[in-house]
Parts: sequence; C-alpha cells; structure tokens
Amino acid sequence: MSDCLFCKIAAKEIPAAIVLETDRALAFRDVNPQAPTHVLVIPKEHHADAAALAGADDGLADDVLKAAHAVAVQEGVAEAGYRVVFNTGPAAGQTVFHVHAHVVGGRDLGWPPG
Ligand code: DGP
Repeated sequence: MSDCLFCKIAAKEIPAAIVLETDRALAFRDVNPQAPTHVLVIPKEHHADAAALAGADDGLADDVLKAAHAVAVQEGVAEAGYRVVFNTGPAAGQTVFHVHAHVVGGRDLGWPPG
C-alpha cells in the first residue's frame, strides 16, 4: 500500500533499525521503546491487523510468530521471559494499520497490561 508507513519500511524506503529479516517478515526496533528490548515484527505483505493476518491462509502468521521468537532469542530475552503483543484495533491502542507484533522484554512486565 503506497501510503502505509510499515510497507515503506519493508520496502526500505524509510529507514529503520532492522534486527532480523526473513523472506516474508521484517523486525526492527520500535522508535518509542517501552522496554530495553522493544522490537516490531511485521509481515512484508500488507495486512491491516492481526485479524487480517489470521485470515491469511498461507502460513504467514506462523512466519511472523517464528520471527518474533527468533528476535527474542537474538535479543537475549527468551530465557527470562518476554511478551508478544498485537494491539488490534483503535480501542486496543493500534495506531499503525499494518499488522505488527511488539516483542517486549528486558524488564519485569506487569500484568494486566494497561
Ligand atoms: P501500535 O500502537 O500497536 O500500532 O504500535 C505502533 C508502534 O509503531 C509504536 O510503538 C511506535 C512505532 N512506530 C511508529 N512509527 C514508527 C516509525 O516510523 N519507525 C519505527 N521504528 N517505529 C515506529
């Protein structure tokens, strides 16, 4: 999508601090980190939100989840524990409508989230 921020990051038209790339997924540091590790994982293909990603019938959601876990391992937070969050819809705080998993770790994470 021509006006989608994360499509532009996936196309390398807008710079980002990329930490991992696969054929179908890209992981880059959140510009406004909420924890020592805060990485966003996106499918390169545009899907608006987690509901749309769940409807992709070609294993894309699996690829994004596997990339999220690979990021956690690479960042050294997998053993201590980390969180994978898909804010889905405005009421849940989604502001960028290209689906992204927040991979958050490196500090104690409270529950329930705000
Ligand atoms: P959400 O609120 O769940 O839609 O999360 C969107 C996240 O995207 C938010 O934590 C900030 C991040 N973000 C917004 N614009 C940019 C950008 O241009 N570059 C990067 N790296 N992150 C961005």
